[in-house]
Amino acid sequence: MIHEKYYDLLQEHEALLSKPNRKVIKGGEVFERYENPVLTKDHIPLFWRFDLDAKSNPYFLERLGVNAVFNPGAIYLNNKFYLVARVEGVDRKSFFAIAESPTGIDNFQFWDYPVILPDTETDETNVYDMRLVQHEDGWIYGIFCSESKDKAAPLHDLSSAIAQAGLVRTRDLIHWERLPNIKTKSPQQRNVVLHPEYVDGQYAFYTRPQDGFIDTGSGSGICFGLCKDITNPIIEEEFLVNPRIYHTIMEVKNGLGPAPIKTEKGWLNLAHGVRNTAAGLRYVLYCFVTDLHDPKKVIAAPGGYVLAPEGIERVGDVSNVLFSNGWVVTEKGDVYLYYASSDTRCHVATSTIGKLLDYCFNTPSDPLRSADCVEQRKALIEKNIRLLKHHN
Ligand code: M1P
Repeated sequence: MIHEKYYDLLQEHEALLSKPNRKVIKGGEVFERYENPVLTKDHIPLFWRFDLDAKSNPYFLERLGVNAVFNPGAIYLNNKFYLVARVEGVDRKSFFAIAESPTGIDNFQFWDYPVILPDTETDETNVYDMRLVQHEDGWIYGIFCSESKDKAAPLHDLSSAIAQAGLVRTRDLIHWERLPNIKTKSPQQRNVVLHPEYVDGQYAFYTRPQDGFIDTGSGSGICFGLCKDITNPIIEEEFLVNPRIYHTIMEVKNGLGPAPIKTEKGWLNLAHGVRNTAAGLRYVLYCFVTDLHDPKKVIAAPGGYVLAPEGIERVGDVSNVLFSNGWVVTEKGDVYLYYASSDTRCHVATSTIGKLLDYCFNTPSDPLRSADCVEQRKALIEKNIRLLKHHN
């Protein structure tokens, strides 16, 4: 028999899932935020967490709890919005689960089962942060972090890990074919992203080489490399595209977010930048544009961040973090950015291709020194004062 408490919780759950989301109108922003997160741990179906049977679960306790739902990859197919979220159980292991919505801003519902990834990497302990990329070869690829224990670490060290890029492909988001993990010369990789088109007749990847599990070490930023055979993915050479720079929002590390969006003016990119503070690392999101014919070449780089943690977003399991590995663009040029706050919950923010290109090409770049920043701002003030005088 189903426990009677199930029906009370089900009502609350359905109310949460059908709650309309509203845009927060402020003005002047590149991305407009929304009132409610689109996915949280409370969106996880009750039958993934509870044993509904009154006999085997007399107190109606959660048997398999969920700690957080974050860092979703995203894809827009046949007028529907799909997120492949990172679901982290209370046991700290993450897995992937697909939620779909007809609007892209609310009503996200998880499918009945999480993604069943082929279990081919025997040392793999944890998987997370999948980027979904519709490649021109006809497949939808999922590139994610495949993490295993660092066997070379001293016996007492149970934290050191090795991060590699896992690779799967699908045509329907249901059946997944696992390909070998991507090989590069770097000891560790995270935030690896597939470029949606062939480059020089080859598959092209954005990488983020790193020496250690947390520190990038000599890894100096977002790189780019080619791979001849996706079924044997080896990237021989990585070229630096977007370096880390002293005293910027990406001084400590950076990493590409979702795959870039093709526009008439270039490839639109979103990335996260990390700086250190007395209160720990701070993750923000920033944009840049690369050349249509040479995606390694940055052609526009607005200074600073486009989105930084605000309000409730600032608090969570890893506070002061915004992270994104999913965005989609509709036929009308509307952009839906999915981002997570503080490794805890998922949000949506919207913009348009037109607005994002204007932002990227017309926002001054970071002059890297306070004195030059003052000059930059003085020029804006002078221009506006002239205009205001003229207008009055
Ligand atoms: O905790 C913040 C983020 O840290 C990692 O990102 P990066 O490798 O750039 O530091 C990832 O583990 C990511 O999942 C996480 O959100």
